[in-house]
Amino acid sequence: MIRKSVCIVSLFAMVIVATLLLSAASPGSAATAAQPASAEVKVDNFSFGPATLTVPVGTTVTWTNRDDIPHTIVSTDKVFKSKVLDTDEKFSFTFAKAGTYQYFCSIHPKMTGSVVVQ
Ligand SMILES: [Cu+2]
Repeated sequence: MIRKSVCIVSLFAMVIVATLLLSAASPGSAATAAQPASAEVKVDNFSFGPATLTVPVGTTVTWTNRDDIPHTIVSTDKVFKSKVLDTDEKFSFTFAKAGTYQYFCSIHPKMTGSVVVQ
């Protein structure tokens, strides 16, 4: 009985080691694999962070409201417009064209930011 359980434990250990070796060797798991670019803007304390974000063309920018007050993300040139974001809600937009995109919060128009797409 004791010998049998020792055997099962060593079998489990071998399976774990083999799994680790396989995942380390697999090229698909490398973090350097080509992925769609993404960037984050944090909305907190009535401001956008960073206020100016520079990204390559094709980047998906996600705004997350970390404030305890609702905010919106509205493009000055009407390129994008979020719904009202409550705390921890997110809004994403993919920038397919180069340019400078100014935006503001329609609830608090003094909150402004920009995304520079290169
Ligand atoms: Cu706001």
